Amino acid sequence: MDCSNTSCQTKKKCDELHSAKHVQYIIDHGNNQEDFEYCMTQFLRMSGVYWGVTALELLNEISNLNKESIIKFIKECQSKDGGISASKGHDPHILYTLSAVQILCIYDSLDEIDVDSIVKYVASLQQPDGSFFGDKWGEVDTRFSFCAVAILTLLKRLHCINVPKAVEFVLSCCNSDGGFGSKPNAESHAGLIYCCVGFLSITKQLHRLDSEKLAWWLCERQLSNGGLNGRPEKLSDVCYSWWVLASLSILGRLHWIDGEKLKEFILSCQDSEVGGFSDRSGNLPDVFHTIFGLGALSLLGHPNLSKINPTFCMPQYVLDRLNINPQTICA
Ligand code: BD6
Ligand code: ZN
Repeated sequence: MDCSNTSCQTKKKCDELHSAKHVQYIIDHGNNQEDFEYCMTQFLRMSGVYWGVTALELLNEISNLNKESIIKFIKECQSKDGGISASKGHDPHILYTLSAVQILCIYDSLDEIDVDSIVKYVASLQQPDGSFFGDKWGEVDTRFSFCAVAILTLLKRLHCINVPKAVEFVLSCCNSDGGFGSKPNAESHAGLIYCCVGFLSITKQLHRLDSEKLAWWLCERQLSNGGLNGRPEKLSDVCYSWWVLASLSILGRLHWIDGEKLKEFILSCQDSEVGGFSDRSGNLPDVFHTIFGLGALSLLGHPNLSKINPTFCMPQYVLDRLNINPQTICA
């Protein structure tokens, strides 16, 4: 939706962040359980809660959510094998297990859940070649390698898997363009590059990258409208601001893109009426593009947002509290 806010009529004022609207958007989204969108997103609800909690935390408004009911929801989603699902009664998956652990860390509530069983679940998904299944159905993807090391690091149990094997698998997914795909020889994609760079940041193996070549590929994602795309020939999309910027930030090369133009692009994707961000200007907002839009603005140093950690996509102070320091390359 275009900026119809009267204070925003002049072009200059459109670089405002509509913080109060975004807070309201996230709270309403979590409460309106009759909502069509709420029903449609049942299959990724746990991640939805993580996006909402993290977004409110960036806006310094976390007290607006009901911590007890969120923790109760997480407990209801843990299955006997230790894994956690998107919604009660669904099959567990490593993606939602990560979201749940991230929420528990933000709330400083890891003692509320059976950590040992989560560790067992994650370790059971590792394959002899070092890769990870996402769940019992056996799909392999570098996303799941990232989830595994992120979960175990947050739980202080990274030693419970074969880390060197896991590293070899992720490195085997590196392409000649410097990027990474979902498995060996699969096409480079900014989302998967984030997962692989994040994985190497957590396992402290960034020196094994051709970071110069990779950063070139990443900064070529910026288009003339200031926005970033996820692959060559694709349209820009707010969520790619996060995947690309977080990767460049870990690689110490955030300044290789035009931050001012990107900031303008992201802010133009706010819905100034109902709040939230959409993938591109004029489309409907959703919580997914809201967290990744805010996350990118935080990396760009927006003064009204708290600092986000590029590897974990969690508030920096939470990682400081846990004394977790993923590796980055100094700019
Ligand atoms: C992720 C993956 C691994 C580890 C950490 C991660 N953090 C975020 C992700 C990506 C993943 C996710 O959050 N899982 O918990 N993505 C999604 O949940 C989205 C949800 C969605 C569906 C439909 C519309 C908007 C959002 N998802 C399943 C996607 O496929 C989105 C769809 C999309 C968003 N914008 C345009 N299309 N795509 C996406 O997440 O791409 C980025 C990506 C791809 C692969 C790996 C990592 C990131
Ligand atoms: Zn998107």
